[in-house]
Amino acid sequence: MLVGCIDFGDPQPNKPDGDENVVLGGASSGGAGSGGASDGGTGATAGAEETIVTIANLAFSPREVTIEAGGTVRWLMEDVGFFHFLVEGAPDAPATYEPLFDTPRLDPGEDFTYTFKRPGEYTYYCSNHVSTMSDAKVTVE
Ligand SMILES: [Cu+2]
Repeated sequence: MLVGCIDFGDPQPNKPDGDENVVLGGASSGGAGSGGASDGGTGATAGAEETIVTIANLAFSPREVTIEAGGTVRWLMEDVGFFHFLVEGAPDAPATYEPLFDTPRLDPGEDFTYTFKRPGEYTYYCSNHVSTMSDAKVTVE
């Protein structure tokens, strides 16, 4: 970490009052220009990280991942001969629980991404293979 030399700007030199020609903060605030935030394109956004979880042999690999808040997990479905549904939460969650994600059917070659905005521990499972695919977790720091 760089320490020091943080220059918050000199205190404004005290000008005499009555100077009415003060320019108020350059009115041309055309700052936020092309902010096309959510195009799924080439995504070279600084700080955006993507963590890969592969689904094969009725298992998630790695089964647990840790990411930073704002990071994205991409599940790559490579389990030939099966299909899966990824659901956040636990299989025994109450029916009123609303999972963060509940995917459509994922077939081999497909993928699914989810961006975790808030820190926490998020378990998830496959609702089609609850007995074997129910103890995976994403930890968001
Ligand atoms: Cu499954």
